[in-house]
Amino acid sequence: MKITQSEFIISAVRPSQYPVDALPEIALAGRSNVGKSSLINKLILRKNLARTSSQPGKTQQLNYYRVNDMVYFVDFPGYGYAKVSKTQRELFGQMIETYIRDRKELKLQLLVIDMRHAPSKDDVLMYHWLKHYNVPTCIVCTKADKIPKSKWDKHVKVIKETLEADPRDSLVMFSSETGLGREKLWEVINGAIGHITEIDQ
Ligand SMILES: Nc1nc2c(ncn2[C@@H]2O[C@H](COP(=O)(O)OP(=O)(O)OP(=O)(O)O)[C@@H](O)[C@H]2O)c(=O)[nH]1
Ligand SMILES: [Mg+2]
Repeated sequence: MKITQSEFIISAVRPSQYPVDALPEIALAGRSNVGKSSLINKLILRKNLARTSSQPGKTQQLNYYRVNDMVYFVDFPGYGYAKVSKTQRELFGQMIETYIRDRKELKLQLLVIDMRHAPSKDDVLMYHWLKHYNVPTCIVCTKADKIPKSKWDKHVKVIKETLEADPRDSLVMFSSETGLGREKLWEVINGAIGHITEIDQ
């Protein structure tokens, strides 16, 4: 997709604030600091549209970004940040579960995992929710630039095994540093939103 326009729309804390124009949504979940916002910026070739965090765990809203008046990226707050209180954690869980259960516009969930480590308990829980609610999911193994190529397969295997990944779910290796996986991920996204076009280089 040639990116002609991308803009921040809203930080939503409740469903009544979600956009009402029925565009398809691609949501991103993952641990705090895993690289969700960086991934959005890389996909849309903007350095800093999605706010990358200097304060992990701080954002507890769904951040909506609209691209080409065609699709929204929905950046979830990162989970697993130790300093977040139990109450906040529960509120976060409710907000996310409600979104993935009820949001008709959600066409694809990107579950973003740091390729260097096995998925956390929270990652596994999130993945199981997604399976439970039948949300089309793409596992994105990011920070690929941080491990040698010779070890990629081994790390991907651990990630698949820990999640007990459904073989029908796509998996993309990604790096927001090098752009690895960008084209492939756009293909998966375009497939999910029914858009057929060349990607922007
Ligand atoms: N080397 C490398 N660093 C990355 C990559 N993706 C993100 N980072 C770095 O990881 C840190 C966290 O990235 P963010 O994009 O802010 O992570 P996030 O998942 O949005 O974090 P929260 O919003 O706190 O949940 C930043 O310092 C990024 O520069 C990657 O693919 N490779
Ligand atoms: Mg972020």
